[in-house]
Amino acid sequence: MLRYLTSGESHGRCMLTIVDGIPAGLYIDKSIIDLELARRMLGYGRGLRMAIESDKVDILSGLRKDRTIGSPVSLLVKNTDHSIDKLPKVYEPRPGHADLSGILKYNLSDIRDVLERASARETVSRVAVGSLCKILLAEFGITIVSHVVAIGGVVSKAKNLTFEKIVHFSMKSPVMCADAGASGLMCKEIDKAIKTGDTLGGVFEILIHGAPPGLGSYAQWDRRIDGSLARAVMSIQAIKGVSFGAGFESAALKGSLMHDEIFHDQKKGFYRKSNNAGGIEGGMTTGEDIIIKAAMKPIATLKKPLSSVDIRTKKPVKAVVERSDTCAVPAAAVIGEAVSSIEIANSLIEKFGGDSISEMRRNYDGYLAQVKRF
Ligand code: EPS
Repeated sequence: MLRYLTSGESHGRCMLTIVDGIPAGLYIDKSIIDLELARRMLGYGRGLRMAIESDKVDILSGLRKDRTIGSPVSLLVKNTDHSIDKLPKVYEPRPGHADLSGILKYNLSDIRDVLERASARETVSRVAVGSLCKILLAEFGITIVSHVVAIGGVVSKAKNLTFEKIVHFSMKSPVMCADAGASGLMCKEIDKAIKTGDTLGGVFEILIHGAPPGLGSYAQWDRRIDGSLARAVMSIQAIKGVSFGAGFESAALKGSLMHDEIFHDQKKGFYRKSNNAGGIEGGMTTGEDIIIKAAMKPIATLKKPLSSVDIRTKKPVKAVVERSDTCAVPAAAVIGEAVSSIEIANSLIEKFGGDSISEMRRNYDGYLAQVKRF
């Protein structure tokens, strides 16, 4: 079983993570983790903090000569902006943020104690773990990409793109959108929001290619892989909706149009010509691409703040204005890839025995042969 715990405040010393359950014998190229951390920092509409940080991982334990040995792996990313003890107290909660519920829950008097941990800075840790898992998944030919499909009401027209095209086109876009026209309009919307002191949300899509059929299970509710993927993606800060394949649109489709008919070919085995299921049926992977969409709300820190109440006087005030991002949808897409990688890696370890890569490989190859022979 793969587990991890993250620790660290946004302006504290560091983000620290311990990952337990990575199989022994996996070669870890640290530059792959650093590359993913760098991708998370990008995107048009991010605030000044990203110009201060240059996130790089330090692997403190769990490796010998760059190989995992079955021990827990600890990952450290330092915060350049380590200013937590100098920052002012906060008394004006932001609507949409953890501020108000956080002080009520923990009986705190300074909202900074809440916002420092509630901050999306925490996702540095999740991307670091997700990168380790991506390295593991690559061993089994499983790859994960993402792209932005909407920002501030501007929707990408790019449809049914191959993996290669998504990567190719979205890499050229400052907002990770594969439709160049929409990408330009999204940037314009972000410029407008910056001018008016507002913020923007959007939608991103994650595609997972190469997962074998049968990850997850229908046998128990908490083993359904769509459930664990949805939880992982929904737990990213500011995510308000997650769907698979045709998602909410499937509610309006007739069964005859929704379900992906089954075909068989000597070479390919069982396959489908459509993928409305988003690669998951009965809580298990089908072997088709897994397609996840997530909706991110606009960031809760507004330069033109909303009405709030001072937690000391209970008098009306404007919410606190902190340095923040205007739009972080591209970063959220990278984080979505990371948390999805963790869930797929966990189910792979569960199914194929996760003590060592060689054990997993043996079981994986045997299972694929069994599916092929079926
Ligand atoms: C965040 C506010 C901003 C973002 C931060 C999330 O930080 P700061 O208050 O330091 O300007 O930059 O995101 C990150 C630091 C990051 O690494 O993604 C918030 O309030 O959630």
